[in-house]
Amino acid sequence: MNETIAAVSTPAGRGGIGIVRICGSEALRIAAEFFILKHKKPIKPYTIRYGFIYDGGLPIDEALLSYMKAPRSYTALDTVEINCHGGYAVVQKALGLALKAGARLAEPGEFTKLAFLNGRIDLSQAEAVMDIINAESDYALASAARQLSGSVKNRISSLRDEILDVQALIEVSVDYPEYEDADRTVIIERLSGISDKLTNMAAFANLGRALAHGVKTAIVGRPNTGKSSLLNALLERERAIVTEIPGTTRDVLSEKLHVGSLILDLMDTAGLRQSADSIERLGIERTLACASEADLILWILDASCEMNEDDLAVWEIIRGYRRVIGVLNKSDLPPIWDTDGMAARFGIPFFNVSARYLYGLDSVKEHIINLFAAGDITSGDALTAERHKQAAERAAASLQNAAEAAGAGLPDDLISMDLTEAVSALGEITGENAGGDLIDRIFSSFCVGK
Ligand SMILES: Nc1nc2c(ncn2[C@@H]2O[C@H](COP(=O)(O)OP(=O)(O)OP(=O)(O)O)[C@@H](O)[C@H]2O)c(=O)[nH]1
Ligand SMILES: [Mg+2]
Repeated sequence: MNETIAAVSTPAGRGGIGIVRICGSEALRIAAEFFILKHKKPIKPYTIRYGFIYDGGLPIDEALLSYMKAPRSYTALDTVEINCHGGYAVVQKALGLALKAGARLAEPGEFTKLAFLNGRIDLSQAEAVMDIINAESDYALASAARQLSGSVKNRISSLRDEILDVQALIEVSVDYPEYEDADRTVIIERLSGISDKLTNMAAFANLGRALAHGVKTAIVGRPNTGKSSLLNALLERERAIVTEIPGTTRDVLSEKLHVGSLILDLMDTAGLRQSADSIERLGIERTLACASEADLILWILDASCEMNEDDLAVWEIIRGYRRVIGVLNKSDLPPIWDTDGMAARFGIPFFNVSARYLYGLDSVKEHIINLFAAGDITSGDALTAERHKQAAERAAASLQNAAEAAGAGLPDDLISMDLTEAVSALGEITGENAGGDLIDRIFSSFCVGK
C-alpha cells in the first residue's frame, strides 16, 4: 500500500478549474517534479502555493498547489492537489506528468476507499460521499450529509455495543457454569428491544430511499382516462403521446419531477384492461410490475363517465398498496361523482383535476408533499440504502431467533451464536465485516478521482 496514486477529480470537459489529486507517501516529491513554485521556500502543510506546471522545460499552465499532510487529509495519507485551468488538454497533461513521475492512475473511488481502509470513515460514510455527489434534491443532500457525519455509523455501532453487552452477560455463564445463569427474562427483553429498533430502521428504509432518491410514482388506470395527459401536464411538456384511442400507451415512460423538496420518479403506464392484443398485454404486464414496486400510486379515473368494470378491476389490483391517491380527471366536463363520496367509498383521498386545462394539479402536489413530509422521517436517521436495510433486517431476525432460543430454554452457546450473526450483519453496514468483494463492488460505482 505504499503506492502513490493520482487522478483528475473534476469532470472531463472545459471549466474554470481542473483538479489533479495525488495521494500517497510520494505525493509531494512527484508534484515537485513538474510543479515549479514561484517562491522557493519549502511548502508547509495546509497551505496553498502559486506556481507553474512544466513539461520538460516548457511552461504549460499557471496553477495552485495545496498540500495536506498525513494523517490529517481526506485519505489519511499525504495529499497534494493541483488546481490548474479546467481544459481537457491541460488537465490530462498535468495527470500525465504525475504518472510519468511515478504515480499510478487511481481506480474509481480509490481515494475514498483509502479513507475507509485507513479507518478515517466507515463504509456507511464512504457510501454517503457518493450519495452527496448524486443528490438531486434538498432531502437527498440533507440525508446524505447526516450519513456522512456518522448518523448511520453511530446508531449501528451503539446497537452493536448493546448486543455485545448481552453476549458478554451470556458468555460469563457459558465459560463459568458455576456462575448463576444470566437472567433470561432480562436477556429476552433486551434482545427484543434491539431487534425492534432495527426493524423500525429497516421499515423506514423504503421511505428514506424514496425521499432521498425519488418517490416511485406510478400513474395507473384503465385506458383513455388521461394518464399520459396527466404526465404531460405535471411535466409541463408533451412527453407522452396522447390520443382518443384507448390503449395508446404501451411502454412505461418515466421522468423525474421536482415537487417541493421531493423528487418524483413519475411513471406513465399502459391502461389496464382485458386485452387480446399481444403488445398491449406486454404493456399491461409492465404496468403491474411498476405498480407493485411504486411508493405512490395515482389512480386515474374519468370523472365525466360512470365507473366501469375495468376501473374496478384496477382498484382490486391497487387497493392493497400503501399510498394511493384518486385523481378524477376530465373534471372540466360535467363531473358525475363528487370527491367526498368517492373518498368515503374507497377510503383514499380524491382530487378533481383537468389534465387538459391544467386544473387541480397543485392540490395533488401539495397532498403528495404532505404525505411524504409527515412523520419523523425528515428529522430521523432513516436508512436510505437497500444494502443497509437488508443487513438490518438480517440482524433483527438473528436477534429474534436469539430471543426465542432464550425463551425456549436452549443452551447459552446457541443464543450466543445468533448474537454473533447479528453483530456480523451490522458489521456489513459499517464495513467491519464487509468482504473484499462487497467493498470492491461499492467503490467501483464511485466516480474516478473521488
Ligand atoms: N376533456 C378532457 N379530456 C381529456 C383530459 N385529459 C385527457 N383527455 C383526453 O382523453 C383522451 C385520452 O387521453 P390520454 O392521456 O391518452 O389517456 P391515457 O389514460 O394515457 O390512455 P391510454 O394510454 O390509452 O391508457 C385524449 O383524447 C385526451 O385529450 C381532460 O382533463 N379533459
Ligand atoms: Mg397513455
